[in-house]
Order: sequence, then structure tokens, then C-alpha cells
Amino acid sequence: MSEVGTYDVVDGIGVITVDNPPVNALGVKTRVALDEGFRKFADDPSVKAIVLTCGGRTFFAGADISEFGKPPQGPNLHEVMALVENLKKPVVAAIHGTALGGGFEVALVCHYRIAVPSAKVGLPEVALGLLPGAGGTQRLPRIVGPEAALDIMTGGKPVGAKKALEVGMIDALATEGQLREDGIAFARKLLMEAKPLQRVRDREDKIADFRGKPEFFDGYLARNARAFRGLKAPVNITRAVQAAVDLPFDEGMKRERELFLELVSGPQSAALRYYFFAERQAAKIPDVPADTPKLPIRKVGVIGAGTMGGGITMNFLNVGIPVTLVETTQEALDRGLKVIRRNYEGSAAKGRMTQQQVEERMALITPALSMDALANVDLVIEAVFEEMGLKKEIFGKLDKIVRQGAILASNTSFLDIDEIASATSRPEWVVGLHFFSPANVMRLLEVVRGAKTSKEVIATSMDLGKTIGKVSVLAGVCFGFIANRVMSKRSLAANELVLRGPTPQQIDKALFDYGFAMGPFAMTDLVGLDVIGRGSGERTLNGDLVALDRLGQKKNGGYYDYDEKRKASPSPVAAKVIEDFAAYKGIERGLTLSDEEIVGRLLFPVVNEGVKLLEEGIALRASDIDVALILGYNWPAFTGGPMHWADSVGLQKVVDSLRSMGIEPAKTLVERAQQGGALAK
Ligand code: 3H9
Repeated sequence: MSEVGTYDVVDGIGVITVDNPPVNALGVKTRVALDEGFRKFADDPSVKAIVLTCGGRTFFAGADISEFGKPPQGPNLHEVMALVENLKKPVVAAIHGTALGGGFEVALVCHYRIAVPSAKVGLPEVALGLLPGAGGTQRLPRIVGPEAALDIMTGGKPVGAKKALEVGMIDALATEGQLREDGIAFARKLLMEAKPLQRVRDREDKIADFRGKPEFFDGYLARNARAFRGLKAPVNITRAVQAAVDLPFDEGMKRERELFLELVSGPQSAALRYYFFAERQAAKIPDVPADTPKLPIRKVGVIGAGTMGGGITMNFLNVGIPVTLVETTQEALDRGLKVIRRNYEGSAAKGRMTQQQVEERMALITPALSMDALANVDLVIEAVFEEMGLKKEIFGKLDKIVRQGAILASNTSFLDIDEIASATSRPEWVVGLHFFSPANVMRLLEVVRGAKTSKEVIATSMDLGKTIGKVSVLAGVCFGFIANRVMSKRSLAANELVLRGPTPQQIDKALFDYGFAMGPFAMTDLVGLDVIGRGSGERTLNGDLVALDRLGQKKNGGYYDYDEKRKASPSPVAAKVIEDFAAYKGIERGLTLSDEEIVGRLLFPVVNEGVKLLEEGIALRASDIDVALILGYNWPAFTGGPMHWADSVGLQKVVDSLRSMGIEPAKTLVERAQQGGALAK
């Protein structure tokens, strides 16, 4: 008897309801319920049609990711699906929540699919380094055509019900809150119409034109080469769809299986599956239980309408939370508002939102020239210049102005939250909310816990990240918190290495090939050498380039030269500056390294610093560091982040390499390496 399935019959319509919290993943219990329910109704002559639906918050959210790599148990999903598809009674999938991955694939073996308007359907396996391995690559192209199917599967984004209806992924919309009844009514109508049952696998019309056209699939890969760089899953997805078009269905299924197995046993999928759970784990804080009371955040104040303040503001406007935006001068305020409007209008021009939505979001801003306007907000985020004196002055004032019970947050990237909190009479209400630039885009929110920050404030701040579509990672107080602190080691290593022989382009290429969007020198040129180099008193390489007015892409080139189209080429001037600076420092040049060695030189120090963060208790767990780096610095997710990557490289190798660079490896790193242990589990 299934623990999670109920089967009842309403006037000849069999209704299978599966309720396996939290998300009805297709683990063994769910498969037992499906197998049992469909067999029962297949054999019951009183049942003329079947509705498949789920209890709880969603339709099946996919295969149970935690089962991958473990010995199979219970009914096989493919066999259950074949049973459904070959039934001689119509089967209707009635969808709410999210029908994803294997969940949508189950819906695709049903003869019809209906969904409530709030539902989403899709095949997001690519985010796990996989392809839809339960027939999705074979059936979706038969419904929407190969090109749309490729976009849906390589993009991985779920499709809203209305759009899904337009493209044929579902057959009808149901009424919100009435899905079961609508499913039964839909099935009854099918019985009345008595149309012959059609299986998706038998449909040919959308794929026939693409048969024997390898150039279409090669062209698709070539067109998307940039987006797919370094990733295995999109390539295998494309080849699986090609098989769907070229081969008979059962052979196509075999090809899908081979391509799936190749992915599921490979390192990229292992890393991405690890990352899936890492992201969810980050929300869990041992001494702040999930039921800790959270404070409602209905009105927000942001101090500073500069780049960060403006980006932070947009996050709240996007989810309908009004923001009081404070600046010191009308001019700065106007400039900030203009930038926000320009960003939204840019999105509207790209068709991502309507002009009306632009106006609605702008209308949620209350511009103000005095912090007095913040008296009644629920949360204030200060985003002014990084200067302790200024921050303390602001927090001292906020303490007097803002109502009791509101959260006072600083967006500082480096500074001591406890010192900032000491300027108030309520340090338990003070927290760091560190956004990453561009703040409306980057998905990381570092929540910095001060010595006295209350549990309610922590719980609310962690939750807030989810509200605004970000992932919150908890950090303790230290210079640079998690992401900036560990990544500073990469910059340091790059700056040292370039003096010893490897060129900026060799170093950047090694990191680009590793999977970063750009290397440190290309990044410095993009941001501006004057910005990066600010504040350093002694002579630096960066400073020498700035002294020649080489500010990067914006002026005269930096580590590279640029043409009018901003295409980079190696710079003889920069090469000379590097040589001179090395001579000034007395550094011997001539070191030659392979790309792999360069990557180790730059990234092992990051791992080492990550381990120190764990030793100091700044990060709760290694996987939090990986999440922070992937979301805050675009560390390639398919490596799993620095800590997971270090495990896959081998910790002893990391230790030995650090020593050969003259860097003392962290104690825990040495211990784990000796024990043959890992950093991230
Ligand atoms: C697949 O289907 C392969 C097939 O093609 C081939 C098969 C042969 N498995 O995200 P949440 C857990 S691959 C196991 O916080 P939300 C999650 O860890 C799969 N566990 O909720 C968390 O646990 P905890 C393709 C899962 O409301 C809890 O559920 N499908 C799975 O923000 C709540 O999750 C996908 O990739 C799973 N599949 O979002 C969809 N899904 O509470 C993956 C969730 O212990 N899932 N959990 O931390 C999602 O995108 C989101 O969970 C969803 C809900 C949108 C459904």
C-alpha cells in the first residue's frame, strides 16, 4: 500500500492524488503510488478515464535528486510511464505549482495536460548538468518543434501556464482552486467526445521537416557557443533532440539514455547537484530555527541613491515593496532616480516589462532629502561611501529617527558591523545586508551577523533574500566577509604572478578556460584601474599604469590595448610597465607555467582562505562559501565552487601547491588532506 497515494473514483473517473511533501519529487514512495494507482485503475472496468493530480504545494517537481548515484529501488519510472502512455483509457495530468523535469515528463506521457494559470511547467535538468532523461528530449520536440524544445531545455527556465498553452505544452487552463473538479470535467468531456487517444510519442508533424538535417543542430550549437561554453549538458541535450528527429522513437529513447548516463556520471552534474542542495542548505542556521519569528517587511528605506543604493532599491520595487530613497542633495537624488528609470526602460525596450509596469515600479519610490522620512519603515539599508565615520554618524541618527522594532542594515562590503552597531542604542537590530554589484542582478545576499544581532533579525534577513529572488548566505564579521575576502586572494595571486613571467593574457585565458567570464586583468580593465587602485599608498603595478593615464577600457587601455570596438589586444606598453615594476621590486622573471598551474596558483589561495573562514567561524559551512562565490562572483557553477572543486582536485595536491608557492596551508586543510577527507560534503 502506498503511503503517499490516494485513489478514488468519481462517476467513472479515477483520480490519483499523490502527496509526498515537500515537492512530490519522484522518489521511491511517489513511484510506488503511481505504479499502484495506474495498475489499479487500468484493471478496474468501472474506471473509464483517469486524472493524475498532486496534493500539497506542487505537481511533481522532478526526479528525486538525492537518489542519483544510488542503487535503484522500487518501481522503475520508465516502466510506470510506459504503463500510463499505453493505457487504453484517457489520462489527464492536472497540474498546479511546478511540473518540472521528470514531473513534466510524467505529464507528457499522459494523453492530456491541464494546468491552473499560476502553474509552471518545464525541463530544468540543464541546471543540474543533466538532460531530461525520462523521454523529455524525445517528446517535447514532438509538441513544440525542435527549436523551441532546444530553447526550453538548454535554457532550463520554467514556462508559465498561459505561455505553455500557447506553445502546446498543455492543452487547457483550469480554474485556480478548482483543479481536481476541472480535471474530472475535462476527462468526462473526453469520454463524451470519444476521440481516439493520441500519444505524444506518435506525433510527427513538428519534427518531420528537421529530419536528416545535421546542419540545423550543428548551427544551434554554434549560435549558442558562448552561452554553452564549457558545459556538457546543452551539447547532449542538442544531440538527444537530433536523435528524436532522426531516429524511430524507441531508438531515440535509447540515445537519450546513453547521453543522460554520460552526464549523470560526470563531474559537472555531480558539482551542480551538490550546488542545488548547497543553495538550500545555506538557509539553515543551526541556532536560528526555521520557526524563529520573522518581522514583516512592508516598507523599506534606502540611504544613498548611487549605483549600489539604486540597485538595492530596484530589488524591492520589483516585488512591490515601497522604498523611501534618501539622498543628501536633490541633484544626487534626481540622478539616482534617472538611473533606476533608465534601467527599467531598458528592460521595457527589450520586452521584459511593459511601460505601465515601469511607471508602477517608479511610483513605489518616495524620494527624500532627509532621514526623517525613514521614521516608519520596517527596514533601512544604508548604502553610502565606505567610511566608518560616516556610517557611524548615519546609524547614530537612525537610532533617534527610526521607530523601535525596525531593522537597521548596512550594505558595507568590508567594515565592522559591530562598530557600526555601537553607534546605536539597539545593536540587536543592526545587521549587514551586503549586496553584490549590480545589486539588481547578482543573486547573492550576504547577511552579516553582528555579535549582538538578534535571531529574529537574522531570520528575517535570511528570508528577505528569498523574497527579492536572491540567495542569502550568513557571514560573521571580518574584513570583507565571505566572498570579497576569499576572492581578494585571487587578485593578490594574479598581481604577484604577472610580475614573474606569465602575461596578463595567459593568466586571463587560463581562468576563462576554467569557466570564468573573464580573468582578473580583463576585469580590472573593465572596472577601471583608477577604481581598483584607489587608496593604496605605496607604489603598485596598478598605480604605475594609472600614472601613465592607462585607466582601462574607458581610457588609453590598461593591461590590454583596445580598438574602437573595445576588442582587446596584448599591450607592449603594459608589458614594459610590468617588467619595470618587477625590476623595481627585484623580482626575477622568466617563470613559465601551464594553464593548469596558473589556475592552481590563482585559485588554491582562495580555497585556503575559505578554510580559514571556516576555522574562524565566519562561514558556517564549506558549501556556503561555494554558494557565495558562485552567486557573488560568477564562479563557474559547474565546478561546484572553490571548496567542492578543491575536493575534486584532491586536497593533498592543494596543500602541496600552496607550500610550493610559499603559502602556509590552513591547519584544517592539512588535516583533511592527511585524513583523505573532504571540505564540502
Ligand atoms: C529530473 O527530473 C531528471 C529526469 O529528467 C530524469 C529521470 C530519469 N529532489 O527549492 P525548495 C527539496 S532532475 C529532491 O526550497 P521552493 C529541496 O532540497 C530534477 N529534493 O522549495 C528542499 O529540501 P529542504 C528536475 C528536492 O518552493 C525542499 O525540497 N527538477 C527536489 O522554493 C523544498 O525545495 C528540478 O530540477 C528534487 N527534485 O521551490 C526541480 N526539489 O527543505 C528542482 C526540491 O530539506 N526543484 N527538493 O531544504 C526546484 O526547482 C524547487 O524545489 C521548486 C520549489 C521550484 C520545485
